[in-house]
Amino acid sequence: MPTDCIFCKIIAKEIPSDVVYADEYVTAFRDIQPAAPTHILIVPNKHIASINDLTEADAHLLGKMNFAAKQIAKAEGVDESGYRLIINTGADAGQIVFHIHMHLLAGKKLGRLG
Ligand code: DGP
Repeated sequence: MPTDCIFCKIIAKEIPSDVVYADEYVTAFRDIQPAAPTHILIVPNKHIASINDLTEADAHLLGKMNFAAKQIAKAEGVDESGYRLIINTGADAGQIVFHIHMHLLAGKKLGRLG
């Protein structure tokens, strides 16, 4: 684990966060700067900097993240009203933290993409 990765530190419980889900493969916690009433980050427990760094061997982790998202959406009561899942990759997408993370946004009309 890179010593400077904030999400690795959250996964390792070295810094506090509001964790809403955790299993062998993924951890999910509330975004510190929420962009919607429900804003949760779903991350693989393994450090992978971005989708650009994903290997075929680790591709199943994206499935685990999506399945966690489904369960979290239900637990948060937004599965029926709807939610958006976003993975920012690179500068133009606005990726700030280089540990793959999926944003789960919900709780309001989210508008168009882009
Ligand atoms: P992105 O732009 O896709 O890299 O989004 C990174 C998100 O991570 C951003 O919405 C804010 C959030 N974030 C950054 N640092 C922390 C932290 O220490 N704790 C939590 N809970 N969220 C963080």
